[in-house]
Amino acid sequence: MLTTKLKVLAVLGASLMVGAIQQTNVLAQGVPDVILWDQKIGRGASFETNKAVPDLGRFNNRASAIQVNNGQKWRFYEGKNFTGAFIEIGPDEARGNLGRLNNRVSSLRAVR
Ligand SMILES: [Ca+2]
Repeated sequence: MLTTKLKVLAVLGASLMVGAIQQTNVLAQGVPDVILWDQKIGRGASFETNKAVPDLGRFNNRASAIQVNNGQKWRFYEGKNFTGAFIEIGPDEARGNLGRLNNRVSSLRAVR
């Protein structure tokens, strides 16, 4: 009986800790640094990141609109691993026309 109570308390404690950690993460994250869409700004499938992406994977060559947040400037490359032609977007800019990189972005990273 005592063992059962201890187990219940342990589970409760773990649950409370997980809840606190998740709450902290939500507050720390805020708005993603970068959001890519495959249609227009705010439309279609999207890809979000807060760190450099050397290979967009499922979103490779799909982005047609990009939003850059949190006071940063990012560079978007035609090739994987930050190679080839690039465009710069930001700080705090949403662009619905990617020009020659429309449906061609393969990697991205913050600059400066
Ligand atoms: Ca590409």
